[in-house]
Amino acid sequence: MKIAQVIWNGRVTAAIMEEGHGRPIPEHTVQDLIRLSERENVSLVSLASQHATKHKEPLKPIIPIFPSEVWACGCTYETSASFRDAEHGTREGFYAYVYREPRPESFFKGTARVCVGPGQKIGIRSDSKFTAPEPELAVVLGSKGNVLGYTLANDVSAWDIEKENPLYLPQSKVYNACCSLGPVIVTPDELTDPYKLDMTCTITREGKTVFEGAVSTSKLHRKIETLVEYLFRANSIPPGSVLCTGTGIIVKEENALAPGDVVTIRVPEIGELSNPAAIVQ
Ligand code: DO4
Ligand code: MG
Repeated sequence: MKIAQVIWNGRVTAAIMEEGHGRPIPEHTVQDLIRLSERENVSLVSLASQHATKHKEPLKPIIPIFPSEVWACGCTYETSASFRDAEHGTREGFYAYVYREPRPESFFKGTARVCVGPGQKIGIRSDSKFTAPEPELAVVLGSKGNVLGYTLANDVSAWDIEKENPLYLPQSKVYNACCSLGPVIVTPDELTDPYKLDMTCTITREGKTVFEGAVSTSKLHRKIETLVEYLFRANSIPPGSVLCTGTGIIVKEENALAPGDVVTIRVPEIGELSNPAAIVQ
């Protein structure tokens, strides 16, 4: 099942998406559905089917969830670890270490405050000269770390700030409009194998493609349950939080995001997440 949020009767409303149309779930956001499903111990899929209207309408997905918290993993693809080590140049293998060792890198990416949905502007910090998209598979989590569904994330990052000193990571990662999510949440009964997804990313500038990248999630070096297990150690994550699983697509400095660029991330099983970039103060 594909679950989205749409604007319906002027309100943010959860919906089941079928062939580009939506069946609204009146009086519920996706967070409401997740809380209700935990309270009543009923699966999200059954709850959505029970409460959705029978008729389909042409509805456009907005951000699929206002996440309680967003966390992100890093250096989960070899390309991300080796690029960062090459860029950084201070301590040999700083990033390779977390790629290799049992404990993964995870960091706090923010809350719904910093998240945007399809079509909304993603942020370039005014004090960054090299901001890049990080296209990632993301999971929506229940309170016990159960995967409720999969979506796409753009972990937009000011790489020059991270490169200056890794202790600046929170400033490179967390700022206004630093995270895009969408277009839908695909539940695990429909997306049965998250390790065989083909992901592409393009950046277009004034209608011309200036960057194209691709990766298969088969290159993800960790199991999602391992990332979730570490995240939940001594850390009670609220239901309806999102975990981004890391980027395998690396954008070089010559393709640093400029205002007006459009970043499009695609995974056929999930859809397309497209956002224009803009300077944020
Ligand atoms: O280590 C810095 C962040 C890495 C990251 O966000 C990624 O690999 O996706
Ligand atoms: Mg990332």
